[in-house]
Amino acid sequence: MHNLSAVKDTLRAQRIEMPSWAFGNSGTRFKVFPQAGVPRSPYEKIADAAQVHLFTGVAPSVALHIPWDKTDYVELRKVAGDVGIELGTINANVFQDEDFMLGSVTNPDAAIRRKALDHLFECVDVMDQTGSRDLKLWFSDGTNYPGQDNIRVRQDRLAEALAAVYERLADTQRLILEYKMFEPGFYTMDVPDWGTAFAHCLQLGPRAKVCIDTGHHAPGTNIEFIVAVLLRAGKLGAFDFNSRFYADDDLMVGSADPFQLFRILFEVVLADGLAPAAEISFMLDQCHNIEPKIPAQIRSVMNVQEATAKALLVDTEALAAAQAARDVLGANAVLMDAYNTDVRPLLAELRGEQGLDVDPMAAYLRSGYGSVIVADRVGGQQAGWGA
Ligand code: PSV
Ligand code: MN
Repeated sequence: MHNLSAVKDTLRAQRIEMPSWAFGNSGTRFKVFPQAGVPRSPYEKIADAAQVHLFTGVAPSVALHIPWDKTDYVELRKVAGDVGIELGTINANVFQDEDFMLGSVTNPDAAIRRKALDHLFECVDVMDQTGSRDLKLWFSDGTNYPGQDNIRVRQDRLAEALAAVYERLADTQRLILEYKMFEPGFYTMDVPDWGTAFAHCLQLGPRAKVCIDTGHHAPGTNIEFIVAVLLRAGKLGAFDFNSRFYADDDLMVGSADPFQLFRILFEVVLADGLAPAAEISFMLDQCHNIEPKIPAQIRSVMNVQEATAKALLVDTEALAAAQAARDVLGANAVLMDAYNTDVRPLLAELRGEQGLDVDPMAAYLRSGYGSVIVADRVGGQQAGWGA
């Protein structure tokens, strides 16, 4: 049997990081539909994120994307601190500059590789000012056609750049390498899968770890298996949580397949990965193209909390007993019992005990903040990809 007060303690201590870009406009390559009230600066993104934390109590940090959030970082850190928000993971951007059409750190042109590396170094400088622990690297680098470039040589260029960045990090900082199966590269990506990311991280050293973005796999991939393997190797550094039906849809986490989210979090729970000592960053990486952004972040945070609560409710003793007895159906039933538990009353109770509203979504909607930003944020350049 699980100890309910231990489950509550774990849920109370859980931390979920928000992406600054979730608050800006986003869309597809077909159209970005702007929304009224969207932030026009990193400061306004932080203000919106603070609302999510205010009502959920478990989302006290925001990841930045550079240069989308370029600003005076010392000042931003101070302003964020005043509203209870920490600046979290720094995400590098080597995928939007014209020069990077054929790759950034794996580009055939040495001068372009140098330019990409300089941006990554700049991101480390930003970390020093924001106090961030993690530098998250996602490379759009890849090729579209067989023969376009030498796959192995590109791996050498990648390894060289990663080593230079790793070298530049302080002892307290980490390099988090994110993989993605395809897009924008349609034939090869230079970091297409967890195996490639893992191999590079192993070579770099203990402060290099892998990021699992849940939208970056082939359909049908067993993501919880990857979670288990990376946790076993001590190489899981972060999640970029989102949902997908087809490709990298970046929908609200837990919306397309809540059962998958539960299975992932169960592997995390089994490995004690929620403990702060495990140093796993639970980040959202989502784009709210058609839904209002602040409530969408609140919903995402709540979805992660619900899946975590269910994972914590698995009766691991009964599960181990069923597994030892080779009781296939019994073991599966233990897992499904937890998944089928309605944990909303438990989370409502927990919030009540913490002095939060039992229903974060309703409380936010009642607060009127959404109308205030629509009225206030008139004019200026709304944030979005590239802004
Ligand atoms: C790439 O698709 C990605 O998942 C990376 O994490 C980027 O930083 C992010 O999306 C940009 O939205
Ligand atoms: Mn991502």
